[in-house]
Amino acid sequence: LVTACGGGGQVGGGDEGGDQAAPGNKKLVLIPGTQAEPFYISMQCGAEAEAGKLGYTLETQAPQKFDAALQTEKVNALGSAPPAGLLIAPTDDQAMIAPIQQVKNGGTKVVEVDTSLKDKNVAVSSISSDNAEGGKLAAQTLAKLVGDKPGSVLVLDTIAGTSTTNARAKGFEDELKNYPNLKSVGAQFTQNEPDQAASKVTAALSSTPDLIGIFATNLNTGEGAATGLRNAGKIGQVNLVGFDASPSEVEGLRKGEYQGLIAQDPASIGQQGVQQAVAALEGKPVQRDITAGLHSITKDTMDANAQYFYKQ
Ligand code: T6T
Repeated sequence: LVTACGGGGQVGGGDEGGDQAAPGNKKLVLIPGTQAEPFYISMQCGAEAEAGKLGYTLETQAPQKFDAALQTEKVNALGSAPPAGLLIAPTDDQAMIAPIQQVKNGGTKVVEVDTSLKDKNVAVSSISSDNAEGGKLAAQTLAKLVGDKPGSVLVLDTIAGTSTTNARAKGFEDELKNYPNLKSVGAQFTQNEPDQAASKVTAALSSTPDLIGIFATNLNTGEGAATGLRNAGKIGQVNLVGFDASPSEVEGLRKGEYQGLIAQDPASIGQQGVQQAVAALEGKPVQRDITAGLHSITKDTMDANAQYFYKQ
């Protein structure tokens, strides 16, 4: 697997033994939530570019699926040659504490990128979107699209324990209370599987005839929601607001499958993650929590927001 980043970044993916013996203690490893996914690829590109600028190498070791057990294997595999710094997007806010703590105990500086652990003492820094705010922004975007029309709204979350999407769902539902014409039918977990998201939408369409909107808390839930709506011939009749801005979501927005997207800035999350890891390694001041930007994009504003679209 070769990175999509271009411009002389490190080769990532972790399968081709690209372990460039870094001089001294200048090796950083990025463990994202899953492989070959536009959000994490964009993050990786931002991280690689920054590592190069600061004189470090960055290698990506991506689990095959968004799954805490598979991510734990990647973390444990660092054991024999621990990097100076680890950037990680923990896929479970509890289950990943122990394995990451073990890497930290070996002297590696840990930085959380995107998702985070419940235990705030493991990482030296966390870089993330304000996900509760993102959920709120999604509710405001949906409310604006719907206007005064009354109706029910479905929220598609990923997995319990995913700090980001859980916060988005909560932020969305809290904000929805300010729009009395919109009633939440609750948040549903989909295990981050598009097929499950599609079935939840199919079920909601039959049990809730006044379904007027869906908030999909990430890329996979959005993809599944669009499939569910397409299968039922309901594209455009039920407003779909998604999170992220992958090439397929952007295409969906252009085609009218989505009415709104909340784009994150994954490249900046990766870039700042490297900066904080390097600061910690070089004894410079470290910022414990950093918030990256979010952007609400609709069809009429998409051309002006093209800089926020993710890489594939
Ligand atoms: O939405 C992103 C990320 O922020 C989240 O933590 C998990 O899902 C994505 O990677 C998109 O699939």
